[in-house]
Amino acid sequence: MITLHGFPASNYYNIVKHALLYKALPFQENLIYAGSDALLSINPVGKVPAITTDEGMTLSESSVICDFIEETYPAIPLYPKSATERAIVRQIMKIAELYFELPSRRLIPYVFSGTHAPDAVKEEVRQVLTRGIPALNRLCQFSLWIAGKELTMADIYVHYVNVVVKACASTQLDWDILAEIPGMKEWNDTMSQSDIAQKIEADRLANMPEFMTHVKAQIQAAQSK
Ligand SMILES: N[C@@H](CCC(=O)N[C@@H](CS)C(=O)NCC(=O)O)C(=O)O
Repeated sequence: MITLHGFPASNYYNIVKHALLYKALPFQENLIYAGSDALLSINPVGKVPAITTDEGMTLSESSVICDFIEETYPAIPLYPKSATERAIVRQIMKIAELYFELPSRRLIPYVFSGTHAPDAVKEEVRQVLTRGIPALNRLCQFSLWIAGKELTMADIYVHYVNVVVKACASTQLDWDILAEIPGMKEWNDTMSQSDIAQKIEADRLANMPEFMTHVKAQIQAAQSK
């Protein structure tokens, strides 16, 4: 059985968890936080998610894990059959990661500490997000799903990217960024309503207090060095 390592407050973890649940694959969750030695032995960069496969191989990087899951368990597909359409799905995922998720992440420490990011940081983040918006506007179809008629891995990926993007842009940049992409908010709401997304959201909320305690302990440890 696959083991999914990480914690339910992590949006990257939830991408993989959603894909596993969608494909109805049996898996167990191993609750583990970033910064622990135990995680470093599973994923040398010390990030979540990681999985241990049925064969005992460990694998990290959410998009790589998504590809592995699809190739190993092709029933209930999450990528289209045609190479062109698959490439578009991966392009949407890559653009969402590079131009939405990663710049937004720079603001997470300020969101967690309830402080304001310096203006220079905010400006850099805004500039990268501003490049992502027209790209996603051009690629996303929302008819009904993000890449067309079938739900794909890009729907799962962008839905969980948006969790971080929304939280950071609204609190630090005073920016309703999803409104910049017509159809994105409505599609995001549709995604939130699935049984799988609701289970993942319930698990995320349940994990938040413990996760925040962990974050505070890490901040204190760093300050006392
Ligand atoms: N590129 C990685 C990013 C994973 C990532 O940043 N995970 C966060 C949790 S949401 C983490 O482990 N952060 C700990 C750290 O940066 O040390 C992926 O796609 O899996």
